[in-house]
Amino acid sequence: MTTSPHQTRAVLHTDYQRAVASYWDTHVNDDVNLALGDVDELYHHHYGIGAYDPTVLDTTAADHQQRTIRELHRLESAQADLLLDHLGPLTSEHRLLDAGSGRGGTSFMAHRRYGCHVDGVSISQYQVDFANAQARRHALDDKVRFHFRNMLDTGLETGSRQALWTNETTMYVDLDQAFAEFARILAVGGRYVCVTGCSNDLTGGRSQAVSRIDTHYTCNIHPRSAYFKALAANGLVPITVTDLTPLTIPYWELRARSHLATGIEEAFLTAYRENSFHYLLITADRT
Ligand code: GPP
Ligand code: MG
Repeated sequence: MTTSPHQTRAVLHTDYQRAVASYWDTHVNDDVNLALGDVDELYHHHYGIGAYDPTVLDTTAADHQQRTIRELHRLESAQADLLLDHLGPLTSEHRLLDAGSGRGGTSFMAHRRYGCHVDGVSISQYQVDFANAQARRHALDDKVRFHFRNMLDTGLETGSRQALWTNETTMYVDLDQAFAEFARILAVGGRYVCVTGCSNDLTGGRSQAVSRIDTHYTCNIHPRSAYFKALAANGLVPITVTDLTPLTIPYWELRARSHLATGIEEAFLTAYRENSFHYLLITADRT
């Protein structure tokens, strides 16, 4: 779909947002995400958790590369499954929001699990078009819809969502602005689930490895404390905090050894191992 300059101005408010949108609109031949997504047509833009099958590292096996792809994809889908476990009791009547929905993987998994209506928002028109094409392809476009909108200003009806999540997207936004919008959209008692990478307040300023990750993705990783301050300031009360760091390290180890490594693997491994960075799952209820 082509976007008019007027629509673009309504969604992208700052030079930074325009830079992020441009990154995702042009970063389209990302072999790792397309190769993994082609396994079962769930295209993710997040990382994985859990132990990998070490036999995939047998480089003498004829199907070594394909097995590695499947294994990395299995770990990424396991991460999304864990996120979805935390959305709370839902019926098919509920409406959900995927804030920063990428190519739609987590949204489709949410619909598959709960039968709910799911809306995804992204500031990348390319991603919105890709995800909507997937929805049409699987005849889900009446239930799972993607919109070219800004998660800081979604235009969605106040109190209309029973649950919403950000799967590794909050490093692109101001947390106070995002959580104010999420609190507005959620029904009272609704659930927010956040999976994120955050820097460790206890190890001082941002480490070199964290800075490398920021530069690689044009993002701005927040300190751990910033999440809890912004949640509290916006009526979102944490109910669980899970440190997924030990669970995600194997994913990065496998990815680093795979033919799909993109060059950012060592920065993640260093940051996690030196304790300057954590991979967290936070759930909070809207009061
Ligand atoms: C992965 O996207 C996630 C991000 C780019 C946000 C940054 C996340 C942090 C935890 C810091 P991707 O799947 O497009 O990345 P890649 O192409 O490297 O797999
Ligand atoms: Mg990826």
